[in-house]
Order: sequence, then structure tokens, then C-alpha cells
Amino acid sequence: MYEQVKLSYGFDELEPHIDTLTMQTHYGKHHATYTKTLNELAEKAGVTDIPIEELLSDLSVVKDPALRTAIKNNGGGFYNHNLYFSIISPDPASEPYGVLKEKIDCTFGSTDELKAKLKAAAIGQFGSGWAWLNADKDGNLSISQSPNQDNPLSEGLDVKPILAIDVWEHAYYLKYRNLRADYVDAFFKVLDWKAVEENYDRVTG
Ligand code: MN3
Repeated sequence: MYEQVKLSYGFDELEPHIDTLTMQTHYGKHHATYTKTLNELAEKAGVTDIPIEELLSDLSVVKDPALRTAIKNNGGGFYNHNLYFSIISPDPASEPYGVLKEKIDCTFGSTDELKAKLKAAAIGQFGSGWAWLNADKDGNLSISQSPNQDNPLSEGLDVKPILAIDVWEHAYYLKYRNLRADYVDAFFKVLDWKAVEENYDRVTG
């Protein structure tokens, strides 16, 4: 049974950066539906006991091609949103620190330069999709973008995402309309670097 991440904050607590109705719809409807559908599909495919990261990294265990595609899409929707909702907070650590900060500085120059590159990836993703900060097991960082509910795991990259920016219109259109760049700026205001740092430690530990 794949479980939707429990939120440590209320739907209204990310205001004014991420609005209450968007949170209600995004977490309560979109993410809930991906999760429910994934569980139904996984049952059908007999893969309910495989951890989601493992499943998305090797979808060849699902033999039926239509079922495989549906599990990639809904499993991605489940996993991507679990990451997204767990790295935002009404009381975020506003800067990285520790080992991750050192790695960011030597890879990108500074946190501001990393954020500029992530923002460019988020804005540059044509249509629905995601922008990512990834780490490999040696601690190297990289930025990537994916269409739809794909992610670095389902794309077969040898990295794990530690920071996710959802750029589907459902993530921002109610408040920001067509202004995706403004939404990305607002996302950074609630981005909790403590959660990202913990993800980094988990991937590299
Ligand atoms: Mn979404």
C-alpha cells in the first residue's frame, strides 16, 4: 500500500505564497487520485510490495505495456508529490547549510546561482512537468527537468531527486495564472532547506 505523505502543516499555512484552494485541490484531489490509482494498478500488476523508488527505477517488472505506462504515470504522480509536499513548510529553513551547502557552493557558486538555474529549468519545461535538484550516491549534484509525471528515476538517470518543483498548471494557476516565474519565486519562499538537506544525507549516506 503506497501512502500519501502526511502534511506537517495546514492547507492555509503556506499563504500567501501557495494559496489554500490550490493546496486543497493539489494535495486533496490530484495527489490523492494519483495515490489511489497507483494502488489499484499495483494490485493488478502484483507489485504492491516493491518500494516506489525501486519500482519507478525498474518498471520492467510490470509485463503488460499499458499497465507499465499507467504505473509510470500514476506512480510518478504519487512519488513526485510526496517529495514536493515534504520539502515545503510554513516555517522553512531559508538557506542550505552543512554538507549540502558546501556542495552547492562548489558546484553552482552559490545558493542564489543554484536557485537561478532551478528557476530556468522550471520555466523552461515546456508544458506540464517538473524541475529537479538531484544527487548521486557520491554526493554530486545536478539539475534536470521532466515532462508529465516522469522523474529522474523513471528516466533511468543514476541519481535521486532531493528537491522537486511542480510546474503543472494545477500547482499555480488559481493564484498565479500564466505567471509561472512568480510561482517559482513564491515556491522558494516556502522551500525548507532542512528537508532538502535530509534528503541529500539520505541519498549520500
Ligand atoms: Mn502537481
